[in-house]
Amino acid sequence: MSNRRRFMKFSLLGSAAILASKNLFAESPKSKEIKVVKDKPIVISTWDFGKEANEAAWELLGKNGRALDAVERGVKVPEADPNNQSVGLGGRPDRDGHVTLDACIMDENYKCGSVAFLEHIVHPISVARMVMEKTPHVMLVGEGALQFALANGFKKENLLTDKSEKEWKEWLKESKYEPWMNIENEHYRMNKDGKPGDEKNHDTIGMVAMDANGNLSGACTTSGLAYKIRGRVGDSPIIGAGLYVDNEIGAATSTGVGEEVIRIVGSHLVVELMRQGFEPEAACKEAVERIIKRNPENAKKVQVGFLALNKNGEYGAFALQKGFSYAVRSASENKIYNAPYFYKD
Ligand code: SD4
Repeated sequence: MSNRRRFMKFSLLGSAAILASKNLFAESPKSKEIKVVKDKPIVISTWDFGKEANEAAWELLGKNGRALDAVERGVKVPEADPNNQSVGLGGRPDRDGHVTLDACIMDENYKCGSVAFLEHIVHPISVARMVMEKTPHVMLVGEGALQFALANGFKKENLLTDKSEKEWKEWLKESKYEPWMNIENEHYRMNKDGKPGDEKNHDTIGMVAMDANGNLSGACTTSGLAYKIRGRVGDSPIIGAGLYVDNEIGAATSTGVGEEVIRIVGSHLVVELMRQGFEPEAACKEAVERIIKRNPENAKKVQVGFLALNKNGEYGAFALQKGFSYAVRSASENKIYNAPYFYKD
């Protein structure tokens, strides 16, 4: 067969395949109600504790500050809070008793920085920003990330609070490792009746914002799954999984069992779905359904939530289970919403 004939044959086959596979692509469904901010700026973040973090971000956004500065400032609030046992200082340790932190940040120019498996530093998000701004790299981990932080003026601190240490010692008695129906956050635990529990406020913070210039940025920071195997890293510091920002389209972040999010490169997926025309909530729902499709039995037992904001100021969220909330701050609102979820009672 001549090259030309072979080319024609493959082109025809290619077109047929594209037509046949059209229904492989999801339609872009509409959300019931589209939430949209009237005027920029806006900041949204995961869980109830996002409200306080949003407030810190708003101090900059409300004065025409840059989204990047705002998200960093915002997530530093739970990082510094010793009572928040899933972010920064006071985070629950790994199974060997070490608090190890993951964080990443991304700006409007696809610039990003990340740290993972970082110990002894209260503000991993600021180290991640420094990785972005002071190095040619995107990600530093473990000992190297710590060395980098110390060399850049961060202070070495003990992040294990008495409360977290006490709980960890209690956990050690049985050392029951439940990676899926995990022990990390109470609201992930199933109640005795097998339904997801209600307790909130202990989780990863993911925050995305649009500033007065219409530029987007995001930040995500966590101590990860409690009592994880030493060295385990979740989705939160992984650009594309725990956070993604595309200034043309929108930004997304995630919370929950990171392994599930990494497998579908969740936040990048949400942004790409928005590029295809999905509204934020619908894009988050589609990503959640992707997790379910992979392994429905497992998906029933874990929590994952996505949160997204598009370039038009529309925002939305969706979770596997009941209990995921998110906080929104703009000039016209300062509110916490319960995200819609897949597994109804
Ligand atoms: C992780 N996604 O390390 C994070 C944890 C989280 O609620 O969101 N916790 O997998």
